[in-house]
Amino acid sequence: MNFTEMLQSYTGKPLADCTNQELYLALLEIVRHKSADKVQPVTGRKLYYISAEFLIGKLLSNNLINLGLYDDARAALAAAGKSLSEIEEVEPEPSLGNGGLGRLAACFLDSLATLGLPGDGVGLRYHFGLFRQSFENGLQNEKPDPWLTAHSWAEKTDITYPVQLAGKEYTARLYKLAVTGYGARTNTLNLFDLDSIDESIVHDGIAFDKTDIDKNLTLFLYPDDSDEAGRRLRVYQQYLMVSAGAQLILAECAARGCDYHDLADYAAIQINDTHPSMVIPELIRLLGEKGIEFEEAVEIVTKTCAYTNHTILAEALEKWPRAYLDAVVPQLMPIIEKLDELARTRTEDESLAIIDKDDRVHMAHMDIHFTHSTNGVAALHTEILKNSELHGFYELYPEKFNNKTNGITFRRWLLECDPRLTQVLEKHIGSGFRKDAAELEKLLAFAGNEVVLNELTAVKTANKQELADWLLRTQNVTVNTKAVFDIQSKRLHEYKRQQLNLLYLIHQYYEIKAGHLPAVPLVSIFGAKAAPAYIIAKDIIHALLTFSKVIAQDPEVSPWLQVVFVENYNVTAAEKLIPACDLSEQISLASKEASGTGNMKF
Ligand code: 26W
Repeated sequence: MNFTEMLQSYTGKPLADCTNQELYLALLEIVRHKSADKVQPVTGRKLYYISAEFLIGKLLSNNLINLGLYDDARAALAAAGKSLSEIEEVEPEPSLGNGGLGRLAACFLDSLATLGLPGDGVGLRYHFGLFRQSFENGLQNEKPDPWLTAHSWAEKTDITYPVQLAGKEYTARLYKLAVTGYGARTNTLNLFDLDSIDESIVHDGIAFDKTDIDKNLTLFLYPDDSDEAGRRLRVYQQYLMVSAGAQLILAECAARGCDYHDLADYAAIQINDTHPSMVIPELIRLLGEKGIEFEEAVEIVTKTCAYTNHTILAEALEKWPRAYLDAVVPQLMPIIEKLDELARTRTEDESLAIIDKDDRVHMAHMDIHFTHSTNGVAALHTEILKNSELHGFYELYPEKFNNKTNGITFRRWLLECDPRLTQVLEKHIGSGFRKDAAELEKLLAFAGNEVVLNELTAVKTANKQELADWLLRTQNVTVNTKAVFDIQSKRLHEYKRQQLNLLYLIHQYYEIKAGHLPAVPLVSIFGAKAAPAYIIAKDIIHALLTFSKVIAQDPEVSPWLQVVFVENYNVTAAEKLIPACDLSEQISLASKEASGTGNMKF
């Protein structure tokens, strides 16, 4: 049966008579069934990657590529006068992540499945993500970013776990999202939610009653924490994730014969930044309920868990007032206290304590003391952790520190979003690079080859035109494709220095006004979301938007300089920007950008 016949067996009618919505749903069902066929039994250790965010992007095309069905699907649809890229627009992008930490988690899940390794994700099924960004009157406007429909990739299960929060029992429900690897196996992204969530309580943008936990717990990623209710809500979210996650992990391991004493032989748990840190005391608590003494439970959890640090910025190394934890997770505080006492037997250095003199609980300290591995995300970042930010810990546990440089799942950023470049590569170096990125080194043989360089220039020209068409269609912005496309797309943060880029552009403006014209016109493109409570970041967005208007209205300058701010920067937008980029703007303050992954994609 060819792809057309297979697809028609789902649509129940000729493809030419189907709407894009009907075709999208039929493709989704095909992918679901083909992915399910690749679920494999787990033997030995299974990885569980716990993360507050998974920036997974749209899944249809990535899954079709990983199933080896993309070209057949595109051809079958084209034969019926349909466009796969238009059908891709039907899919809402899942709103489960925000920045590099979340995108790295998604890349790891794709790579684990592609390498045939058993590795699942554990997270929350946010209904509205961080927020949907738009610009109104030169200011960032925040609205919910909905993605859940009757046909969402996250499939509801009848598996639930009880979770005690502030003395009240909640029921965490498991949703499973298939992670389809390239050629190898299908793993799972486990997302927890409450049945009682009420989307209608959101008003005036992204405001909602932060105390009504039943209704709000999984509404947003990183809900505004500028007030106490918002900060407590973070603790509620984190505990629901790690308690339901820990129960799932123990249940899956027990089903494979684990007696809990040997948990480390069945599971490896990666704590992605400090957000999942409470999985440590929660596992100790659950093992205690299974009759395992505290000391042994600590050893088991230390052998099972590892911690990734993504930043040296103090504001990200979470410290919770003990009062919050006493109120939200009273069942954990006695264990955290015992962990603090145990840590104090290993060192007298007060700066390494879990509970400090001001009764604040340092989550990263608990992670380092009671896991067997702490990794940074780039060589320089790990050196900074060892030699300064976490030097005291490095002296205490030198064997725990290691580096795992960030990587990307390049298939999304090459095969999926840049088919023109993929075609040129395949012509010259074969298709081995589709699975093994190292084969891209074969391109070095063509470094001076004019024919190949001209082909690559033609690819870039076509990709720039495609971005120009997309910007016109989605934002009604016209750009000059003869200009240099200079792109800075990443979260808005002072250390990433979008404001420095703005100062450069203002300088260029004055140069042009003084008659010093650039050799080639410049289009400076920004993509960035500012956290709702981060005022100066929102001011930088306002300054850029205002400057963009000033230039556009100045006939002396606009032929030479243009500033474009892409709305709602997300994976979908990144897939349009990256193939069309001439100049990748990577100007974060040295030592502050732990690694960066956009740099690798551009
Ligand atoms: C809301 C509090 C908060 C603060 C920081 C939430 C999340 C964070 C993360 C640390 C931000 C983040 O995504 N960090 C990025 O992680 C990437 C993957 O390791 C690195 O490549 C980036 O350098 C780092 O900024």
